[in-house]
Amino acid sequence: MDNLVKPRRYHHATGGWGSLDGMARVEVASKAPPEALRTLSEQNKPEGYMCSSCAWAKPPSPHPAEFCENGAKATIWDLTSKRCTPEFFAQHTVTALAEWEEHELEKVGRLTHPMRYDAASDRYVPVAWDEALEAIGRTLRRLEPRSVTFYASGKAALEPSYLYGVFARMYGNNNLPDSSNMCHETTSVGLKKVIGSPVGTCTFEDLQHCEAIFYLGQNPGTNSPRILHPLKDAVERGCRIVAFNPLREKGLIEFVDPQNPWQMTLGKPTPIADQYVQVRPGGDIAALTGVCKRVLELEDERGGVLDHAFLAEHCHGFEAFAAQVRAAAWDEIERHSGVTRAELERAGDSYVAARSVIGIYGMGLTQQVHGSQAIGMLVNLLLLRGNIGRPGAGCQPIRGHSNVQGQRTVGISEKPELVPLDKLREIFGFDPPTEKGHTTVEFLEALLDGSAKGFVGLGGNLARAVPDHARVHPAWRGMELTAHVATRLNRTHLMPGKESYLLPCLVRAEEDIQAGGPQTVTIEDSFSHIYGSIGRRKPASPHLRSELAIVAGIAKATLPPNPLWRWDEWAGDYRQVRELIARTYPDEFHDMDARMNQPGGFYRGNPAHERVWKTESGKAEFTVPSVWTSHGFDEAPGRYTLVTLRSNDQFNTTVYGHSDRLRGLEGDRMIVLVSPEDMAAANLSEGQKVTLVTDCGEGIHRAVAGLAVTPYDLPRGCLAGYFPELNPLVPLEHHDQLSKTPAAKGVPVRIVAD
Ligand SMILES: Nc1nc2c(c(=O)[nH]1)N[C@H]1C(S)=C(S)[C@@H](COP(=O)(O)OP(=O)(O)OC[C@H]3O[C@@H](n4cnc5c(=O)[nH]c(N)nc54)[C@H](O)[C@@H]3O)O[C@H]1N2
Ligand SMILES: Nc1nc2c(c(=O)[nH]1)N[C@H]1C(S)=C(S)[C@@H](COP(=O)(O)OP(=O)(O)OC[C@H]3O[C@@H](n4cnc5c(=O)[nH]c(N)nc54)[C@H](O)[C@@H]3O)O[C@H]1N2
Ligand SMILES: [Mo]
Repeated sequence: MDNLVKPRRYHHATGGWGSLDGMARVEVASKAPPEALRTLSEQNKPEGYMCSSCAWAKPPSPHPAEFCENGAKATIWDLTSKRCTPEFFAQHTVTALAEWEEHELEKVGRLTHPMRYDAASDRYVPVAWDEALEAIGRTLRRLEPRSVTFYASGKAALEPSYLYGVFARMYGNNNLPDSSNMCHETTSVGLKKVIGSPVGTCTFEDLQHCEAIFYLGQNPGTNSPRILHPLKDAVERGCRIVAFNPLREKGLIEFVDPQNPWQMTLGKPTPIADQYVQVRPGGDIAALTGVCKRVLELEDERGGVLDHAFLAEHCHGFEAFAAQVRAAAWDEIERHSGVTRAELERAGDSYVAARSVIGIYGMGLTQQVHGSQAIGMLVNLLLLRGNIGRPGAGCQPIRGHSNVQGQRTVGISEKPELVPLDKLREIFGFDPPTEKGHTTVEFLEALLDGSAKGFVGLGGNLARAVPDHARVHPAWRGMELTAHVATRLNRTHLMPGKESYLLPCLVRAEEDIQAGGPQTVTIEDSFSHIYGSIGRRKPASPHLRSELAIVAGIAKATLPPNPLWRWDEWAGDYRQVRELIARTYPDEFHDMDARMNQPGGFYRGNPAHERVWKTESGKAEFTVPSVWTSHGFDEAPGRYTLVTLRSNDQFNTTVYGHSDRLRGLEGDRMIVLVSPEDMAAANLSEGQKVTLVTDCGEGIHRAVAGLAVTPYDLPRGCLAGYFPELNPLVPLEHHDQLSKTPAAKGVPVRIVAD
């Protein structure tokens, strides 16, 4: 109790002075040089470099400072003057470093040299690039291709990502999971199933024309703050925002624009959500059933509510869906959603009152056992009034990593059917493997059964980001080879396989000079727009290589020579890689070089946006949910639903500091948020330390101890705490049924007093 820093309440709106203060603190912590701040003025501008934080759009007419608090933090963090050098590694064994906190590890600074794990001294020691690449190639040739996984974490640009996917297939597998497999894979599979598109259907412009936004399970203030500007603009022109979230997230409640000095001075926030529906975790299917029920009731009462022409021409399965919704009882809807009928009716009225509606969602929907069904339910609602494929309407997931969508677009996928293998055969003259590859969960299963022998990571901190640490971590070190393309030291690097390498790379803001001169890369945002990005900062160390050069280097060292496989030429001139991308995906990527630098990038198109449905029936599918709740377990006495969250002061496993400013929580991440009513009922006091124990009855003990009870405005029966600290509680088997995305937003737990 003594060293518990009491959470401090924060009473100001999102943005404003607080966000500037947050950036300044990271700057101090990361010792960024003054050029880092200058770099911010180029961020997300045409001919500038594209932020490596989130995947929000880079608009055609950017603000003078088109970056947010968290994008600025990411850039400042990347451009720190601190270094993680061979001298640092000489001073610390891997065993000793494994005891450090995540935050302390990353704070050491940028990796400067390629390093090899030396088991005898239990240290990483410097190694020459050629030696490292040769050794990796030798081991990969020795291993059976199916035993190796090539992970990517959503940051690497289109050019290195494309070559990475091609390389894995030439090597002999489709084991190409990426962070998307823990994130929006539910979208890639679930949304694809119902509308035939695995990505959002909106363009940036649609946000300027919608009359209502249904905003589910995404936290904009923390995770995609640049969306706050279009949200505020939408509200100011009369658009209604209806938020569904168990937590009252600040960014959905009100906003102060840090780029509007008048508003900063007077501090008068713009209210955001017109209605805030504090749904129970996993309660979206029931809540949306209630909203749809209201829409059908209004149709029955007064007619003219449904878009009958659209339903007849474009949809399949409406009758069965409508029958189920009409039959659903309001008391069941209220019980499973935790929301009153009156509230859901009000949301239904807002839906009907708007001529065009956008549905936006994030991890609150995707990281659930029945996440695909929840997405299907949101699509059902949108279809009722033809709200997909016309201006101001659509279904829009908010993606995470800045190029995670793009990596999938250019072939980083474990699903061979999503990749034009025939084109790869034609361009590169080899037979790409057709056997399905590993998702992240399947890679972990292979790790547990001993069949995973090799791991190559293009960024990320996979061992830390995954569920079930106590089972997964001991197995990790059993691998023959682990090789990480990385910028900073992290937990995963401290679980070396028998052979292990750290391959330090440039960050996006740094200049990338190759044989053919300075290189540009491209990335794709959540709206399927593709932009060029060019870095101009001096690299953190002369020994760094670009991600593309490293991928090409590993490929060249692993594969037999082939006149069609011109790794050195590609690494010398990325335009040649863009030509390969354009040959592989001509419809989307033709004339890529000419189009990538135009303001706002170029749109690669989306059939669903044009009301072309690439589904089984050729139409947009209504789906009838088979469950009331998406968390996938039953209620039981003493069982709570745990939601794992990101704070304002982290980017995934990179923890910048211990402030969750927008939630008013400061100083400690080992906390569990509990509603005051549940605290009273369970006899818990503020600051009391407890253990959370996973309660899914399959005989494996999973627990996290030392969590300080913190009262918070939550629905009854719901707990919340931080990712990745609470990941040991998430069972590996607990994942979305269709996509295998770990269900990190609905973990059944019990509270045990410490
Ligand atoms: N600063 C910062 N920015 C980031 C990241 C970061 O870590 N830090 N990560 C990036 C990545 S990879 C991603 S994927 C995105 C993630 O961005 P988000 O999709 O916003 O993900 P989370 O922070 O996990 O929060 C999910 C939200 O869902 C709510 N929620 C939980 N359960 C439910 C439920 O059952 N129903 C509903 N309706 N809501 C629920 C939570 O209260 C929370 O507000 O952000 C990206 N941007
Ligand atoms: N319980 C729980 N678990 C979750 C989630 C959750 O909400 N709850 N969210 C899930 C989600 S949405 C995601 S996306 C995953 C994230 O999983 P990952 O993407 O694997 O994790 P990150 O923390 O983003 O990876 C950070 C590391 O990437 C490296 N890095 C940073 N920048 C670069 C770069 O430019 N290039 C290269 N090569 N490396 C770089 C650094 O070494 C850094 O330590 O976690 C998932 N896990
Ligand atoms: Mo993500």
